[in-house]
Amino acid sequence: MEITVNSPNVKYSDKYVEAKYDYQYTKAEKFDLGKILATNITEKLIFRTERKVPKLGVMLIGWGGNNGSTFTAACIANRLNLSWPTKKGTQASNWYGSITQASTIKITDEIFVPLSHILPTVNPDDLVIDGWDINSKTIADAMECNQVLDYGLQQQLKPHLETMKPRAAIFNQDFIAENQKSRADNVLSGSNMDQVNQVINDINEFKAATNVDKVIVLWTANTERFSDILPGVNDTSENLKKAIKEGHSEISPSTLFGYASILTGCTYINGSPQNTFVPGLIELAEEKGVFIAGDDFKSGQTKLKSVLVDFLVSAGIKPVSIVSYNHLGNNDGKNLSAPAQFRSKEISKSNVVDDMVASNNLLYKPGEKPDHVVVIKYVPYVGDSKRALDEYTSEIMMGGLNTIVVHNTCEDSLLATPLILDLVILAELFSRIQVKKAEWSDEEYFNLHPVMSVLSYLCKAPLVPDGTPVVNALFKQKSCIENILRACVGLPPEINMQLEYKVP
Ligand code: NAI
Ligand code: DG6
Repeated sequence: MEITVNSPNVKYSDKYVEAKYDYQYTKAEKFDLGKILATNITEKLIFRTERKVPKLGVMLIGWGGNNGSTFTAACIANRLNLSWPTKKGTQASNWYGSITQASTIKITDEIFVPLSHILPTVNPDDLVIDGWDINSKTIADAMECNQVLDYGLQQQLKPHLETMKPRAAIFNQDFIAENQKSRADNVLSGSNMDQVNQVINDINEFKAATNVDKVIVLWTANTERFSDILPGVNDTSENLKKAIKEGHSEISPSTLFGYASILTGCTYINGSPQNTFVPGLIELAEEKGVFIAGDDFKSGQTKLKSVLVDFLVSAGIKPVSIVSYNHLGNNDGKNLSAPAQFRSKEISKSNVVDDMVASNNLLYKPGEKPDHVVVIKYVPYVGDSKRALDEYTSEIMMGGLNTIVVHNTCEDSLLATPLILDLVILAELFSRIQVKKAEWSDEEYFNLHPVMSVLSYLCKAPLVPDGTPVVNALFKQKSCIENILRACVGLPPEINMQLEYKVP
């Protein structure tokens, strides 16, 4: 099902959907005596979206991990429509938690369509998956070892996953926890440059063998420590190139994979918190016009935080203390039990309310922020079933205090896997959208910015182009995705005024 919009502003050709769009926004200036002058601007734009959906390949770094193996298993289970017995009855495969597969967009008050039906999008059943891991287990063995999926489903999936064997990966012990050492039995040797070249060969070989039109590379491997940003090393694309050639030790595996990916023209997405996207890598992506997105999947605790704090602050209630505690027992938890890797996650989880706090100068003085503490503990027995406990304390009127306590238990990888799907599907879709000013010629269409801030909804620490405000509030992030898709087919933004029911 694809929606067709009946409007003189929308044109469907075999190749494109083209939509004229008036983009309205406001500029404002502050003057003395607290005066503000707001000026409304209307920009006349034309969006053009390629209608042909490519055959898409996904290459996962960390393929044998909880997320990588669960993503692969979920794609096959959904493709084959698998179901399995549980103590509660038969369970069928689904994509709950994915906004492209399990959420809708309102067309009218009665008609809602799947978000993936506004424009032609890749069908998850058609994805071709491959990847790398420092551990040599097949994806079947990894799935079994990771203990995420029900036994009855694993048994059906095993024959499909047994032939999937991760390619040898770029490994540097200095970037992940010492406790991961024993996994590293499938690693590339040679210089940094040799390893980058091998990854480039892997991507090209995968493309040729599978006949995919496009490849997206996604890091879902261990959280690394932050890299130091060193002038002359990773601060510009030229310096990064030189540092990689010279085998500089401060270039992380995730950055090396990113470098290889960008050089092959493949979109690169970082699902972990570390600063893979050092300035030199961002500059390289911009120079080459290759899309990048990150950082760190926003799956459970942080997703809720970016709703709850937005609600509190926009309700005029002042959060003053946010304490977030987690314990989990999967390999991610084990890696995060090391201080440097925990620090990466702590940074990513801690900055997620800044935009909401800054939006209300009636509650917060300039620079004032709530106390915000993040704790993560490794408890092997609970496996992938993460426990997240949050306490939000807020000031309400007349010195009153409002304390909200949330306890969430669920399989971490079953929250993250649908995000991997959405990141891949939306990154591919947004790479087919072009835009130009109405008065420009057809030769002047340009792609959206290579740094895909439009994917912020899916990331805890959204990567945005220099000078772009970071938005963490979840519904603002979702409406950014929805309204851009609507604009591409000439639908007005969803602004919830419902004037048709209020004005006679
Ligand atoms: P995991 O520990 O189960 O899997 C990571 C995999 O990466 C392992 O198989 C490991 O052998 C492999 N690996 C490590 N270094 C590698 C390298 N240099 N190249 C290739 N493979 C390498 O972790 P999980 O649970 O799958 O999570 C993956 C990442 O996603 C972690 O950084 C985690 O913090 C992040 N994340 C997970 C979320 C979740 O809800 N599960 C949410 C947000 C982020
Ligand atoms: C412990 O916090 C492990 C982490 O990898 C998280 O599970 C992951 O980052 C998800 O975090 P959140 O806050 O999005 O649920």
